[in-house]
Amino acid sequence: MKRFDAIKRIVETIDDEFIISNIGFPSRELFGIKDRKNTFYMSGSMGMATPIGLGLSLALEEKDDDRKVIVIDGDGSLLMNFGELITVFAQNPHNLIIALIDNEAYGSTGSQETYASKVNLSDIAKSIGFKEVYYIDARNSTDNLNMNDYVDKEGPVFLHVKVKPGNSDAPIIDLSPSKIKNRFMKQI
Ligand SMILES: Cc1ncc(C[n+]2csc(CCOP(=O)(O)OP(=O)(O)O)c2C)c(N)n1
Repeated sequence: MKRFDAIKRIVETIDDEFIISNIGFPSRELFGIKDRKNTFYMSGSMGMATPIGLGLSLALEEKDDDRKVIVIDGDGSLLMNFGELITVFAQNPHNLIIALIDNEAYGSTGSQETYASKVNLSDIAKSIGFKEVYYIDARNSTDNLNMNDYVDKEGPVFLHVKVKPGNSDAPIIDLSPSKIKNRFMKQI
């Protein structure tokens, strides 16, 4: 299975959680599967979806708002801003789930190989100190991916989903960045 299948499964098995999605095809695929007002399609830089998710998680915690934040991130983006995992661990947000869709590639720009084929990203999360670390091999099936198994865990949760590389025929997101931001903020 590819990134598209994993994202579809994530969307099918969640409720009204906030989603922050990674730049490029992950956001486009998510938009094509189901556009939701409580999704923030991050269209800036690699390595910024998780920091944005962390900021939102901390802000919700401060308001005693118990809604959850799911970040759909990519291996290339995580590797580009690796310090984000350490910051998340240190800040310890209880409501944050990082769903790392690992296709061992910079999928959105032509599937050039990343070093995720050489290092195990969930082992790294464990070594940082994350307590809730899960690895799902979804290369042949996404049946074992169900967000209900993770959303009620005491975060931060690091969910590592291995998929095959490849993009689907996903639409362009026909919403302006300010529209995406404003409608998302209204949900908060
Ligand atoms: C700092 C930065 N460098 C390069 C790009 C161009 N770019 C956009 S998406 C992408 C690949 C992202 O790969 P990954 O995070 O693994 O996600 P995937 O597309 O494989 O799901 C690249 C290189 C960017 N947006 N930001």
